[in-house]
Amino acid sequence: MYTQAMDTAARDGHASVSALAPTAREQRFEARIAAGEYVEPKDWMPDHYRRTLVRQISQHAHSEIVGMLPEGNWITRAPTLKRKAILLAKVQDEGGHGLYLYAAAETLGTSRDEMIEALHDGHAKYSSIFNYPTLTWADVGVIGWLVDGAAIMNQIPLCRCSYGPYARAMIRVCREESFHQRQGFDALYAMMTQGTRAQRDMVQDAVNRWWWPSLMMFGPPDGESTHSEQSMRWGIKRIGNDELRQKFIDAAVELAKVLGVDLPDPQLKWSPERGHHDHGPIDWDEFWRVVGGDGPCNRDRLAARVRAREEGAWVREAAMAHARKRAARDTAAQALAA
Ligand code: BYC
Repeated sequence: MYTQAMDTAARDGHASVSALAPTAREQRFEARIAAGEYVEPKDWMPDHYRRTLVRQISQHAHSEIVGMLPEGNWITRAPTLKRKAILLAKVQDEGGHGLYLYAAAETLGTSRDEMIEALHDGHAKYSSIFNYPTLTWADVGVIGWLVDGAAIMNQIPLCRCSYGPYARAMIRVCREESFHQRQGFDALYAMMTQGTRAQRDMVQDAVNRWWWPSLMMFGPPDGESTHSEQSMRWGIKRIGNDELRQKFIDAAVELAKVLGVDLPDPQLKWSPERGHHDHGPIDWDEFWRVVGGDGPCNRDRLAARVRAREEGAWVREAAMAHARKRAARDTAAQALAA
């Protein structure tokens, strides 16, 4: 795995950062952020910056892994072989995203075991959106269109996050999310343009159920966001929760017209003064309930992850035993050759 040691040696002819007073180090760190430089794992960083990143990146990783569950529910029941192959590939991509992100978080001095333990004992969060059930095949399309669409809107600015390993992971993740979003839209478009009345109703019903939870993915309003101000100052977040949510709404309205579905908000209308769509109130009580563990599927999602960890223990043990055997063989071969 990545080294977790902090290298404070002098670089580029500058004095060693460890020789400087903490405030001078902090000032130098802030200046690097202001100059748009990336922070790398071996660079000095304030402890709060490190903890903020571990929190956000690990929660993001958990979201990708828990996010495999609602769609995974439909792999065995996809309507055609083509859709099944696409869904399998998509769910596998989400697993890959989780792994890049755990690896990025490990560069900050935490371990995958610690992160997973924090998820399983309820300390770490994952995206609220994955606590809703996937009741019909249309839900899979709507997750691609709205959930992956919201994820892309949120994640494109993270490609410019000040922490290098996270920013680089996000570039690849965003490319794949873009494919995910289009596959969802394509599945819905097929149902809306070639489907039966019942299939079109099924799509509308799924849109009705996922629209508001998708808006909640961007987090609480800026005024209630605990971390936004500091995260924006450090270049971890580049755009606030409300602005991203608004961008998402504006884009979704146009795509809903192409699909021929209604968005379930009677107050949704274009405001020429603002140059954006106004929208109705979001139920933040529901959001906090779900984030607090009391959504429709929270208990099932966590139980599924805990079970997977327990049932996979023998695979991890076997891999470790194999690695030990291989290392012993290599050492013996080297001793023989010497
Ligand atoms: N759900 O101060 P705030 C995907 C928490 S997966 C749950 O604004 P921040 C996909 C927040 O953690 C994509 N909790 O926080 C996968 C904080 O609590 P703590 C998931 C939420 O971090 C499979 C508190 O509320 N994307 O695309 O500045 C299939 C106050 O919030 C949520 C990411 O993880 C929420 N929705 O901003 C398909 C993106 N929102 O930690 C698709 C990376 C807020 O103090 N993360 N909270 O206990 C971010 O960009 C930011 O962390 C957020 C929140 C915008 C989400």
